[in-house]
Parts: sequence; C-alpha cells; structure tokens
Amino acid sequence: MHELGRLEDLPPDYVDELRKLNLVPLWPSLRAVLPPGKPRPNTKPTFWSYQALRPLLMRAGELTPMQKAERRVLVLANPGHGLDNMKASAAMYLGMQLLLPGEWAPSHRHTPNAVRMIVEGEGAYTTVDGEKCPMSRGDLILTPSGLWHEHGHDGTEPVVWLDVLDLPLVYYMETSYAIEGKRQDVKPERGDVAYARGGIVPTPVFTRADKPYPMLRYPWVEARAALLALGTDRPGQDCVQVSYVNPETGGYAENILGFYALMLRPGQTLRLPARSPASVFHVIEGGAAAEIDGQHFNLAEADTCCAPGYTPVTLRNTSADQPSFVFIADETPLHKKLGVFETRE
Ligand code: GTQ
Repeated sequence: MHELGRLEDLPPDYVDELRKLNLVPLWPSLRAVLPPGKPRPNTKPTFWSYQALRPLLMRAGELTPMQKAERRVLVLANPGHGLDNMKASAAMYLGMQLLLPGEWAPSHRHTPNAVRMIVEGEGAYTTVDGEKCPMSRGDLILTPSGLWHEHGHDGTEPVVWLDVLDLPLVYYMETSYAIEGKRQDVKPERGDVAYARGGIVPTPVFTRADKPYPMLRYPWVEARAALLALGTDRPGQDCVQVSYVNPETGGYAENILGFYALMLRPGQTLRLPARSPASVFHVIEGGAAAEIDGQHFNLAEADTCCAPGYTPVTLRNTSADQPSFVFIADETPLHKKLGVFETRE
C-alpha cells in the first residue's frame, strides 16, 4: 500500500482557499477513514467492578435527590471514546441506575431504545407503555424507542439496575430527544404472562396480535431455566446461549442492539470468534474470566466489561463445580441491518 500525499505537501494558500469554500482534499485522510484490512476501533477493552462502583452509586443517592437527577445513573464510560462522551462502544451506552425506597423516576419517552438488567434489590418496578414490570435480579425489561416509561420503588432496600441504550448511535444520527409525560395508568394485561410459554402465542380472534413490542419483561427464572435445560439437552454443545427475541416475529427484541444470556458450564473455557459488532458482558451469577485483545479481566457477580468489534473474546468459568451465567449485549442487529456484519476466522 503506497504512501499518499499529506496535507503539509500542499501549498498553504491552496488549502486555505479550499477551506473558505468548505472543501477539503480527501487523500491526506483517506487511510484514516478507510484503514487497511480492519477498522481501528476507539472502543478499548474496559472493565467495571460492581464492588468498586457500588459505594459511589450509594453516595450519589445521598448527594443528589431524585428531583435533581431524574435518572440517578453512573455511566460506565469507555476511556477510548473519551469519558464525557458516555459511550461503552460506538453504539452502546451503559449506566448503573439507583432507585431508593419510595423514590419515583418520572415518566418520559425518547427515541433511543433501552433495556434494564436488574442487578440487586427487590420491590421496584418499571411501567412501560402502561404495563407494570416488576424488577427482580437478572430480569430483562425493555423500554423500546418511543414508549413511555417510569420507575417506582415500593420495597425497603436500594434497587440497582444496568441500563443498556443505543444512545450513542441515536445521538450521532442527530435523532435523540425525550418528551416528559404524566404518570401512566397501569393496564391489566402483561406480555410476560401472555407469552410465558415458548412456541405458544396468544391468538385473539383468528389473527395474531400486531403490537411491535409484545413482550417487555423477560424474567430471569425463565431464562435461567431455559439455559439449564438447553445445557442438559445438548451436553456436547459448547455455546449454551439464548437470545431475547420478540415472541411474535422471532426477530431481535429491539431494533438496534441484541441481548443474550449465556451459561458457562463448570470450568468451561469458551472461545468466541472475532465479529464486527462490539459486545458487553455482565455477570448475573457466578464468576467469569475474560480475555479480550491480550487484556485479562476477572468478573465477579454484577461486574461488567466490554470488547471492541473484530476482536476474539475468551470467557472462562472460574468455578469448577457451578455454572456461571452471563448477560450479553451487542450491536449485531444494527450491523446485520446495515449489511456490515462479519465474522472473522
Ligand atoms: O431510565 O429512562 O441510563 O432515560 C439514561 C437515560 C436511563 C431511563 C439512562 C434514560 C434512562
């Protein structure tokens, strides 16, 4: 690959004249925007310890009342993107949100899609599109683009959850905004009840329901049981993994980011091939060692790390006698829709 002309090779008055007309030469920047062979991601393998961040999150609970926060969140920011840009990867945002007993995070809706993975505490709930979704450890709750959502807490202990949003992408597209709303009326029907059995979907009259997001809450008891059953049914299978999908279409639960739960068998080492999307790993139960691009992270329960795209990831269950369970978020739906998805090796 030959060297291209640099900006300094051009007469300064020529460059000035171009710039006055809002013009720039491509060739000095061509290799930067189209690097040879593989992208040069800003996303750095990054680890966030729950034990380290938890006291700081509780301190935020003392320092900042809900009225001054609206959403009391510490953002898990990737230093490779600049901390203040609040990105875990190019398309993913991560935050740890705290709601104290009796608190209320008011209703709003916004263009970015969100999910919550519940980390600790009982008694809180999110109301999404009129559906009251109780929060228990390991549950996944969707708040897709445009749906009203608010968080409440009737319990006695702090509740913490991990927010995953496609905010960096939606913001980059200059399509990010929010609308404030009033407290929602709760409707009686619940998607997690209606769609509780795999392969069986409600059929009012003779046509199926056509809600774009029929299921908003995926209880951990169900996902965990599915993984254990799958592991027993397929003892020879390496990757014991389930996807969170839209039960009407079988497609991804949300349009931009993908969500999965993975079980590592006792002592198992699992090599994931390099793929174009960046990924986030969050331990729901047990422990996992991750190797990403020569970096080693030891994840205990509630710890989180991220991996850039085009990078193989190795996960190892650090327990020899217990399975470990990992929640994964990635950019696969986005890459597939845009036609840039690839697997290497
Ligand atoms: O709970 O609605 O972490 O609007 C960032 C933006 C959480 C939320 C975040 C949000 C929310």
